[in-house]
Amino acid sequence: MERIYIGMGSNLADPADQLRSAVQALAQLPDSRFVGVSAFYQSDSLLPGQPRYTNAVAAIDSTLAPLDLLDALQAIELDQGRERHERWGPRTLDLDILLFGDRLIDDARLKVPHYHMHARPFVLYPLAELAPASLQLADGRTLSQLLADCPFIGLERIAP
Ligand code: ROI
Repeated sequence: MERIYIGMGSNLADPADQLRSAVQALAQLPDSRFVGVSAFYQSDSLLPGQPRYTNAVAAIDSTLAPLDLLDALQAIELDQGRERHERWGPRTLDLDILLFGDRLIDDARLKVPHYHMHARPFVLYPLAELAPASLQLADGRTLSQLLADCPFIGLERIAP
C-alpha cells in the first residue's frame, strides 16, 4: 500500500456538492482504502473571468498502479459531467494525483509530484490537514517549508 494524495477542484454546478460526490467515489476505488479528506477551501480562480473554485485534498492508500489510478480518477471526472472545452477552462470536477508514495513519475499522461502543487495555497493548506509537516517532496523540500513560502491569502476555509 502506498499513501496517495489527490487534489480536488470544482468551479461549476455546486462545487461543494461535486467534491462530496467525488469523495464518495474515491471511497469505492478498487484495491484502495479511503483515508480522509480535508476541509473545503474557496478561492478566486488563478485565471480571471472564471467562477470561484472550491478545492480540497483527499488521501487514500492503494495498491493500484499510478496509471490505473489515473484512469479511475478520469472516469470519476467524466461520471460527474466533466467536459473539456478548453485546457484551463471552468470544470465540474478536477482530480489530480499530487503525491504517490515517494514516487517520481514522468509519464506523458502523468507527472508526480504534481507540477504546480509547490506554490498553490489551495493545494498546500488542505494537504497540510492530512499529511505531516515533515512530509518531504522529491526535491527535498518539506511541506512545512513550502507552506512558509506560500501565505494563506485569498483562501476561505469552509466546512465540508
Ligand atoms: N484556481 C483555483 N483557485 N483553484 C483551482 O483548482 C484552479 N484550477 C485551475 C486554474 C484555472 C489554474 N485556477 C484555479 O486549473
